[in-house]
Amino acid sequence: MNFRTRFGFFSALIAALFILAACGNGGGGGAASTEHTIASDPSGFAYQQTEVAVPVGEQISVTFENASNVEHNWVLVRGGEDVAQTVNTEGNAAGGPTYLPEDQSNIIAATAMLEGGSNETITFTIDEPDDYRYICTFPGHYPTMAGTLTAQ
Ligand SMILES: [Cu+2]
Repeated sequence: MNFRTRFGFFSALIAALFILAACGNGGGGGAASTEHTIASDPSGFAYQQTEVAVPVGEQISVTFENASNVEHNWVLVRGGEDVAQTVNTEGNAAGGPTYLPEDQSNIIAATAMLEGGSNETITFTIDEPDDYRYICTFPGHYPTMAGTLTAQ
């Protein structure tokens, strides 16, 4: 292996490591990160990122980008699927403009109901390691529009 070949090999290796590190940030159950961007699917009632990992006890920043042309929000609930169903039912019943229940005890953090093309950044802290569901509470969007935030 001459110098040139070896240099090329190591460059490729380093590039691959950077790509792996970058993938860990955006979801897919990778390494816990304090900053996440989650976008809506432009052509359906879903989030593009359905799994994110965050560290426990640190301030987390989530930017929700509504990349579609219909209204969506991002609501992190204090629990799993059962709590998500309750929050969705109560939020639907509460109606617009927020579609959020008056009693917010089951909600860790939530954006406003965002118009298409807009975004909002919210911050919060999670104290208990667990899998938490996030959902859109616009009527009819849940259960397809949901994901899981893992605090570890
Ligand atoms: Cu939605």
